[in-house]
Order: sequence, then structure tokens, then C-alpha cells
Amino acid sequence: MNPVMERIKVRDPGEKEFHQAVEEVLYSVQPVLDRNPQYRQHAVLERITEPERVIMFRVSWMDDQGQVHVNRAFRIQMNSAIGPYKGGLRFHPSVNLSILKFLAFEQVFKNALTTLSMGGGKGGSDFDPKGKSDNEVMRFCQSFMIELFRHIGPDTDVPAGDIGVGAREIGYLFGMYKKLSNEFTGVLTGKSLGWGGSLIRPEATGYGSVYFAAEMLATQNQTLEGKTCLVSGSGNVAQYTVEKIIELGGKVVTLSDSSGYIYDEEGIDSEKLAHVKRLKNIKRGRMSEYIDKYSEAVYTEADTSLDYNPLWNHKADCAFPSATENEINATDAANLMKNGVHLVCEGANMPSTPEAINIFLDKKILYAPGKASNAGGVAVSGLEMAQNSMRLNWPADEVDRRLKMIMKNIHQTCLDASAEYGVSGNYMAGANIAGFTKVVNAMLDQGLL
Ligand code: NDP
Ligand code: 2IT
Repeated sequence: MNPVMERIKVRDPGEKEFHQAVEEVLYSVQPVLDRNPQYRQHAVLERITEPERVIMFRVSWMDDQGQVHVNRAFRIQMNSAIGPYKGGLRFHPSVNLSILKFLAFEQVFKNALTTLSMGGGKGGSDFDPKGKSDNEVMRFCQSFMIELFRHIGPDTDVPAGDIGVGAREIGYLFGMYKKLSNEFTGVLTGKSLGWGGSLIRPEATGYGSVYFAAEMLATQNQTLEGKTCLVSGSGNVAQYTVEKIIELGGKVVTLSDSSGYIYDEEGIDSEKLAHVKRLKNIKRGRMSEYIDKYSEAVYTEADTSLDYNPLWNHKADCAFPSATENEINATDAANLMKNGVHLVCEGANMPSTPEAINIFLDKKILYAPGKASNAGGVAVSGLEMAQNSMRLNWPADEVDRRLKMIMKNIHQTCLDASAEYGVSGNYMAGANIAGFTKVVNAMLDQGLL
């Protein structure tokens, strides 16, 4: 094992998601270190795997019955070599230091790939917004920001959304930041359109993921037209992934949440997608309710006793995992291959286990790692920051044009880096190498910090 990896495992033994993310990158960049001996001398691996700063704090809040609750919250300020820390906030009961460190680590390379000036960070809390009233969510967000506000700023650290944090949460967080700092600045992205948000930011991650998939298919003279696609999740990323696949002529047959998944053999068309958006975003309901309206679909409850996810076991051409980490294991990957899937494009962060990735690489399918294919979200966050700085708003077609250009560029960067290091077509290696090189060169330029 790489001695840097060994040291991380000894120092932070419980952080399995963080180890997983680091191991993948360290493995990919070995040839870069071999070619550039100065990197080892400057201990870039040791430095890039250690957060610049970790903030951990208590969030106390009161529910509608007057009962007080206490949650744990974090902000990981991972790397600021190429710009202010940038990355989302996750509110989910599973949140812990390991998960946020893995997400912050991935974010560093993802943000570098966008070509915009953004360092990497991530934060969140083990607070579960599910089943909470708007007032409870507001009080939680206000209490969260009472501590976080002193650590962030438009040129310091710019949080955004992730799982469990959408427009509603960003609104409450922004309101409290503005009150405490007495400044109206672009300190958060994913803001609503009426007060500083960017057009296309809600769509950006999903659209970007599909643009990336289209670029991969184009290398084989194919398009999404007529392709059957499996999509997991039913939140922000999944919804706009489906929207863009439909627009490009593909057919989506699955969607899921943590309780189960639907399989709609006829395809989720625009009308059905509009229903899903209402169901999830306004009603805050469950995917199980889909079949109440569309009885042609089949709902399957999540079964934790299974060692595979049946969602990935349907005939299809393409898969877009867009829910959460490690949602595709080796069995799922084998099922995907068996069912004819030849493109896996990650909308979620680290949705495939290392064993699953090895199967994709072995079979030489088109496989896009999340840090490349889901970078459209943070890229348009970067464009939101640019618009806030100018105090101007670009029209939707302008933002979408830039998003498309950025995704095309990331795709080419991954291909070029993979070719340069003799692993042509390995997008994972390409993304890790290109992101890493950009960040460590900036670190060396700026001296020992
Ligand atoms: P949302 O909260 O909008 O949606 C998350 C979806 O995933 C929900 O359907 C949720 O189901 C499901 N889900 C969450 N956790 C689990 C779990 N442990 N097991 C099964 N299903 C789960 O989040 P997003 O769509 O924003 O995020 C989805 C993924 O995309 C995450 O990996 C995130 O890090 C990544 N991402 C998001 C970006 C963004 O801009 N929002 C940008 C880049 C990546 P349920 O409703 O039951 O919780
Ligand atoms: O994982 C991610 O890239 C995000 N959740 C979006 C981060 C952002 O700052 O827009």
C-alpha cells in the first residue's frame, strides 16, 4: 500500500468513505508522481489529503412542540489552492466526518476540472429534513448559520446545496447570513432567481451529466436517441437528468428514493416527470405514490437483506446513478453488464464501489466518474458567483451554452490526460490526473503552506 494511504488509515481508522475516495485518486496519479519527482519532495500527497481546516459545531434547535434537539454539523475546508472553498451542504442522518471529507476531497478535483477559480469544500449535518415542517427546517438552518457564518464569505468559502439542501434551505441559510453579516453578497449558490440565483443552476447537475454522456457516446458515433436509461434517485440531480434524456430522445424507465424504486416500462415522459417534480419538490412525498397515478409502473420496496439493488437489473443501454454513494456494488455492476448497459454516467458522488468500477474498466464500457460528469452543478454555481460579482444576470440560453461548453471541455480534458499517461479512454484516470495536476501545480507555485 502507498505509505501515504497507510498513514491516513492509521490516523483516521474509521473514515472508510474518505479512504475509498483517496485510494482511487492516489492509485490514478502514481504515474504523474513518477514523472514529476518534485511532487514527492514537496509532499503533495500528504498535503492534498489533509483538510486545510475542519470546523465541527453543535446545532441546537426547537421543534414545533417546543422540544429542543441537538445535531452535529461540519464544514470541511479542504483545499484553497485555486480559489475560495466551494462545495455543497448535505443534511442527512448518515452525515459524518468521513462522508464529508470524501465529498470535500472529490470536490477539489471536480472544481479544478471546471476551469473556474474554485477550491474545494463540503459541509452539512446529520439533521434529517424529512418529515419536518417548514418552520422546523427554518429554525434548524438559522441555528446552523449562526455558527457557520463566521467561517464563510464570498471570497472565503461559498456553500451550496447537496442531498437534503435545496432552494428552501438555501433561502433560510442566506437570510440568516445576511442578517448576521449585514451584507448582501453571493456567499451561497443555488439561490432563488428573484434574489441573486442563476438561471439553469437547478438544472445544471442533471443536464451536465447528460451532456457528458452525449459526449462519450459521440466518440463512438452514437447518440442518446432511442436509448433505454436507468436513473436512480428522484431529487434534484435525477429529475433534470431525466428531463434532458427525454429531450435528447432517450427513454428513462426507473427512478428511486431511499424507500424503493419504480420501473415504468413505457418510459417516464414529460408529463410523468412533471408529476414526479410536484410529488417530490412540493408535496415532499415518496416515489411509492407514483403508481397511484401511473398503474402501468411497478414499485419495488427497498430490501436491505439483498446484496444487490434490483433497480440495476433491468434491460437497458445506459445507467445514470444519481442518488448517493456506493449505490452500485460489484453484483449490481455485473447485472448492468449482463443487461446490456454500455454507458455508466455518475450524477451522484462516488456511487460506484471500487469493485464495480473495476468491472466497468475491465469491460471497457463508457464509464464517467462523478467528479467529471456531475461537475455541471458546481460549474454553474461558479457562473452564479461570476454573475453576483458583476451584479448582472445572464439569460438561460447563455448559462446553458457555457454549461455545455464546460462539460465538453471536461470530457476532452479527461480523454487527453488519459492518453498522455497511456490509459486512453479511462475517464476515471483522466479526471484524477487532470484535476490533481492543476491543484498541485498551484500549491507549488504558492509555496509551502
Ligand atoms: P436530493 O436531496 O435532491 O435527492 C437525493 C435523492 O437520493 C433522493 O431521491 C433520496 O431519497 C435519494 N437518497 C439519498 N440518500 C440515499 C440513501 N442513503 N439511499 C438511497 N437513496 C438515497 O439530492 P441531489 O439530487 O442534490 O443529490 C444526489 C446526488 O448527487 C448526491 O450524491 C449528491 O452529492 C450528488 N450531487 C449533487 C449536486 C447538486 O448540484 N445538487 C452536484 C453534484 C453531485 P430520499 O428522498 O428517500 O432521501
Ligand atoms: O457535489 C457537488 O458538486 C454539489 N453538491 C454542488 C456544489 C456547489 O457548490 O454547487
